[in-house]
Order: sequence, then C-alpha cells, then structure tokens
Amino acid sequence: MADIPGIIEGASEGVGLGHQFLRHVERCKVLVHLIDMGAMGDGRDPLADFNILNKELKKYSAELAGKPQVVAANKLDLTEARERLGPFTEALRRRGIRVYPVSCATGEGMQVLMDSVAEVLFTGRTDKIHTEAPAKGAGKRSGASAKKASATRPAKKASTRTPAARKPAAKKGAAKKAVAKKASPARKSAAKKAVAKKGAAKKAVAKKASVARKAVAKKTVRKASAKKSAAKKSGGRR
Ligand SMILES: Nc1nc2c(ncn2[C@@H]2O[C@H](COP(=O)(O)OP(=O)(O)OP(=O)(O)O)[C@@H](O)[C@H]2O)c(=O)[nH]1
Ligand SMILES: [Mg+2]
Repeated sequence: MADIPGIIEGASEGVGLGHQFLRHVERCKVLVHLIDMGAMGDGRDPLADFNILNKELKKYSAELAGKPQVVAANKLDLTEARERLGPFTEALRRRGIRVYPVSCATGEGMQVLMDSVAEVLFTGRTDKIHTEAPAKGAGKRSGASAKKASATRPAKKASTRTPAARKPAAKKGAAKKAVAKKASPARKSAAKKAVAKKGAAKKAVAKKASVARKAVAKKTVRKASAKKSAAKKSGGRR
C-alpha cells in the first residue's frame, strides 16, 4: 500500500513535485482517489480535481491510468462538502464510476469504502466501483442494465425453436407431400402397366401350355385309333 501526494495540474511537466513519484504505485493493483470535497478557493472543484488527476495519470502511464480506481469523496463532515456531493456523484455516475462518500475525520462511510477496495484487490471484480452508466442514445435504460437485459434474452440458437421459426419446416413438409402427390399418378400408371405385362405373359404361357396339351391329346387319340385298326386287321386273318 502506498500513500502518494495529490497530483496537481502540470505535474507531467514538472510542476510541483512532478509526477515521477507515481512510480511508487506502479505495482499497486488498485488506486484510491481521495477527493477533497471541501477544498475552497482558487476555483477548486472536486470534478475538476478528478479530471486533472486522470489527465496527469494518463500522461505518465496508460497502464497506470487503466488500473481499477475507487473514488472516495472526503470531508463529508463539512457542510460545503456535502453540498458538492450530489453534483459530483451524478457527474461520475454518468461515466459509470461510483462515488464513496467518506469522512476521514469521523470515519463515516469508511467500512463500505474498505469493503469495496478489498473486493477489487482480492477478487479482481470491479462491479462495486462502477455504476449503471446511461447507454448512448438508449433513453432511460442504463448501459449496465441494458447489458443485463441482453444477457437474459434467449440465445439465437434457442430462438430457432419458436413457432415462427418452425414455419419453414412445416412448409417444407407440405412441399414434399405435394411432390409425392404429383408423382403418384405416374407411379400408379407404371405399376398398372407392369401388372398388365405380367398378366399378358401369364396368359401367353397358359395358351402355349394348352396348345401343347391339346397336341399331346391329339397324338394319343391318333395312336389309339391306329392300334384299333391294327387289331381288327390281325383278327380277320385268324
Ligand atoms: N474536516 C475534515 N478535515 C480533514 C479530513 N481528512 C483530512 N482532513 C484535513 O485535511 C488536511 C489535509 O490532510 P492530508 O491528510 O495532509 O491530506 P493529503 O491528501 O494527504 O494531502 P497531500 O499529501 O499534501 O496531497 C488536514 O488538515 C486534515 O486534518 C476530513 O475528513 N474532514
Ligand atoms: Mg498526504
């Protein structure tokens, strides 16, 4: 843990202590900005202080400026500090940054602040230090809540199971049936032809068989009559 002096405008150009002391926090995982809400005079304003702080931080190191930041609005025991809290909190809320109101003098808000710092430090989760910033052109719905809503929306894959998505499949089935219907008369006539062919062939075979049978019968009749006449001839000689 490192406590460093407040950064003032022009620190990157060497104003005041400069910004080289920032190297002491390069190994820190989380940055806690202690904003003086009661600072008076010289046009001091908490939001302006916060903006200068981040501008100088970025000028020193983008990596350092990209670390999780916890913003504590201090000196809330002072009336003027309390008056500034509303606009400051709202301005940062619009940027998706949560403000922790505290008073180092009274200890007010200190536990909540420390819990959030601990969560970022030990788990890496930053949800507690962010607010639901309004999404660009999304009306009243905030960015984070819009994200949540999209997370609850069913996945594309699931949407294909809706009745509307099922319609094309039903159409496909109907089309298949229509094709089958169209094809069936042709198929039927072909089958009829095949049956007729089979019948004709059977008839032809039967005809051949009957002709052959008749010929055999004729032959036997002829043979029998020849035998008879031969017997007659031999009987007359005796
Ligand atoms: N009323 C009030 N005064 C406070 C509070 N916290 C700090 N102070 C006073 O603010 C002045 C500055 O306090 P420091 O702790 O030196 O502030 P700092 O941010 O460390 O300042 P630098 O290290 O110079 O950047 C001191 O007089 C403190 O007593 C607070 O919560 N309420
Ligand atoms: Mg100090």
